[in-house]
Amino acid sequence: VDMEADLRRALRDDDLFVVYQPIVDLASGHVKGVEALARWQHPQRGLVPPVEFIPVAEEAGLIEAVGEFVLRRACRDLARWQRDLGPHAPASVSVNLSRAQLHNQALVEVVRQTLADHHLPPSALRLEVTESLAMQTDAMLGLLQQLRDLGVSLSLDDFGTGYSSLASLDLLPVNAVKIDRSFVIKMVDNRYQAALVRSTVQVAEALQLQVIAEGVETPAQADALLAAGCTLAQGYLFSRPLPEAALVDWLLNQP
Ligand code: G
Ligand code: G
Ligand code: MN
Ligand code: NA
Repeated sequence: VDMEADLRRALRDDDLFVVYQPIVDLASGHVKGVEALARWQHPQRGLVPPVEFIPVAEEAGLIEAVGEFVLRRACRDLARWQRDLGPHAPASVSVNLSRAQLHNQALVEVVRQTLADHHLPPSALRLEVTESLAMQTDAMLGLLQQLRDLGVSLSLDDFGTGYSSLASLDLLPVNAVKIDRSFVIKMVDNRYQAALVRSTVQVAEALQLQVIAEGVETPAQADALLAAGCTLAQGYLFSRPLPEAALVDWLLNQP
């Protein structure tokens, strides 16, 4: 099967879409934002997950097109929620950036123009990046700084996996750190893992960074995170990633 040709067709035929997962305040349950996650409804294969098609898009030089699609859709939807849902609208939308997108300076202008097109303040957009050694090169630090200078927020995604280290929180121009699901799972019955999360929260606080825990599935995990000082979270405990219409229903049902 030629996934690359199929992906080109999907971009042309609008077979990609975006689902949204709420990010909530653990103590109050209030919605603080949503994360946009790409989906592909393939005409024959059904739903193709991003772990399968993002690498194909990167290989095929289609990652800019996929990334721009998600960015535009997320900004368009957030602008509409803020117009139509009043106090139920989330304050921000988070969009994942592929590492490959951070090699192209044109990203800065795309982000600026997309916000302008939808009359959104830069603070309404949070871009999620995963750390790599390449991120500490001058070129990539420069690009991240230009995004910060626009006024958008940056979150360090998947923290606790790969190359991420506490030192990088100080090195990179990020506003938030997202604790990876693997930590959240382990910290419930492992005091060392819980201490690691607590230390991360403390370092983040010293640097005035927000901490968001990912993949929270159980009340016990939510309690452990609160005990470790983590205030924001997302996960199936609160909501699965939802198609736009279902997210609107979910938001309207929040107190
Ligand atoms: O939504 P799901 O759990 O299937 O996401 C799996 C992975 O795909 C996650 O690492 C997520 O960051 C990534 N992903 C989801 N949507 C996008 C997107 O729009 N762009 C990029 N680059 N990655 C995405
Ligand atoms: O890498 P990134 O953090 O962007 O990806 C988030 C991924 O985690 C998405 O694919 C989303 O579908 C998935 N996810 C979100 N909440 C949960 C959860 O509670 N449990 C599990 N297993 N996956 C989750
Ligand atoms: Mn993410
Ligand atoms: Na993650």
